[in-house]
Amino acid sequence: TPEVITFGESMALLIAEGGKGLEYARSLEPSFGGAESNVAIGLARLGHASGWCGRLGNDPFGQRIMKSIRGEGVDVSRAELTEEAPTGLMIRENVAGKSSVYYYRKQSAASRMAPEHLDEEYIASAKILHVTGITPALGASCADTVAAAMDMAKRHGVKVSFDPNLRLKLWGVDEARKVLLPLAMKADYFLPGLDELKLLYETDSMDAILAKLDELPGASVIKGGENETYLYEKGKLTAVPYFKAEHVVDTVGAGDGFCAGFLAGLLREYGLEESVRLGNLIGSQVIQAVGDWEGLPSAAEIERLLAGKGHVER
Ligand code: KDG
Repeated sequence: TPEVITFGESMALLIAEGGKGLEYARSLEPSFGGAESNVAIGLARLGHASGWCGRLGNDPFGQRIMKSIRGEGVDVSRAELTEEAPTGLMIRENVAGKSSVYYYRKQSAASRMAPEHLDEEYIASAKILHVTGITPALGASCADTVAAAMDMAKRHGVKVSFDPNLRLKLWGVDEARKVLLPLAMKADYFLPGLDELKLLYETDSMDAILAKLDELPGASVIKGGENETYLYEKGKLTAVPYFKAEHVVDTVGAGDGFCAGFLAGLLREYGLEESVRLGNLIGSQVIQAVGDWEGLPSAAEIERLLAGKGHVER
């Protein structure tokens, strides 16, 4: 049984090759992405049992995504391929170090997620439920599903981890704030980015942000600092420095990589600070490969990195 269960929308992803903009690119590389499946894959690569339950269209992209997630060793026994609606799509260009995403996901199979798709026994069997703020942005029934899953987890003593993953191309910040902040109240681990907190709490002041985080019941981890991730727990702020990334090619997925490493740390019963450190290390690896999850390292790679061993060419 999975130690961490997550669900959300995974979509086909087409990335313009050669650092060209979509108006001029000559080829698109197919892959897929989805914040929650990225985290599930990250955990599986680190040797932890993870489960992803999502809804995909029963079409070639949906089948490809399902096979890939399963192939990474993630439990997809509760995931579904449905005839109801197609798999969502996102298209991405990386130009001059800036990534832009275009979504084609309205009316997708995942956007029809509803609380009745949840398997309470399955959630109850896990140690941690990980959800993100992308799912509630997909519509009211998706938002209800996230809240219901969190409540189920809490009923069964399963810890809840929540990454708000604010996506301004999906909804406005005012609407997002109304939905995401109550969800943060249900989390044992709240994992926002610093930019997201500034928008959600309408302030640039760190003191004001921390005062807001004081109102939350769980621990907060603030990603995306200049050189560090912040851990904020019971009024104590700890800065945990980043690992150096030698060769940054694609920063999308860094936050999900962080979450995978952080949750892996919790499963290994590391302290919170040590878990944040592992999160930082995973994040630093993801950004050195193109794609949302491809650069997630294995447990063996992490050991090699921590031991300071270099790459062996042959
Ligand atoms: O965090 C990366 C995700 O944003 C990406 O894989 C796709 O889930 C996704 C989304 O909705 O943007």
